[in-house]
This record gives sequence, C-alpha cells and structure tokens, in this order.
Amino acid sequence: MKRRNQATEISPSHDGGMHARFRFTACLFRTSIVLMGVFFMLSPACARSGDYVADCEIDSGPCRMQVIDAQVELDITPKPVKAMEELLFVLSVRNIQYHQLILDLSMPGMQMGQNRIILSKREDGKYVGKGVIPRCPSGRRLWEASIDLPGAGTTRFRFNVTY
Ligand SMILES: [Cu+2]
Repeated sequence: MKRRNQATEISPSHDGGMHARFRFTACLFRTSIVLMGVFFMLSPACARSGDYVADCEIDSGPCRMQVIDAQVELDITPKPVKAMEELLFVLSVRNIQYHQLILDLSMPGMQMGQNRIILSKREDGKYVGKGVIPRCPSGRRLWEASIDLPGAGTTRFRFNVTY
C-alpha cells in the first residue's frame, strides 16, 4: 500500500519533467525558426553561385583568354591551388604593354569582400603578384579572377580551389 502511495507521489514530479521537456522543445523550435530565418537571409547570394561553372582548369596549367587584340594567360602556383595559402599569380599579355595590372578576386554570385592583387611587371614582361584566396564559409570552391586591361577590356577566369 505504501509503495503505491509513493508511486502516485512520483507522478506530479513526472508531470513537471514533461513540462520542462515541453518548454525545452518549444525553445528549440523557436531557436530553429530564428536560425532558419538567418539562413534564408544569407542564402539568396549563395544560391545563385550554383549557376556558374569553371572555365579554367588551373591545376592542369595556365589558362588562356582572348580579349580583342590581347591574348591573356593566367597561371597560379603552387598547385593544386589552395585556399588560405599564399599564391603567386602570373599573368602574361600579348600585344599590349602595361606598367602594372590589377587582378580582382571574387566568387561568382556571392559577396565575399574586395580582394585585389597588384600585378607588377617582371623583367620577363609578365605581371606577377602574391595573394591569398579565403575559404568560403558556404563550402563553395569556385572563384573568379578578373583583370581589367585598359584599352582592351576586361577578362576573367573561373577556377576551382582546393580545400
Ligand atoms: Cu563565398
């Protein structure tokens, strides 16, 4: 008889446990709604980046582009080209001479902040500069290097980096 009474006495505290669990679940639910909201606020920029593809196999060798009269060749070393590592960008431009050029690094369809590398003319006529490609929090690996060639236009190379 006493045991049964004890058992019934347990039930109110058991109810309390249920209540706490319900509050915890409700809190979790609210937190997940907030997190989903944050995710959807951040995602539109990321979602579009899936539409872009690489046009430069940078790990296989230099990439070439034709910009009106100028033939442009870009190489990045060391290979494989990795994020968060110091990289050497080497650009050669046929037919046009410059003092220096600016290489703009970005992610297609994503806002990653400005990342510009000044390419200075080397003795062999190539334009060289060092820079770092950051690791994208979304996990995407596609980057774009665009170079403005005054008088000829803008050229861009899209390539994947290794994490
Ligand atoms: Cu990104």
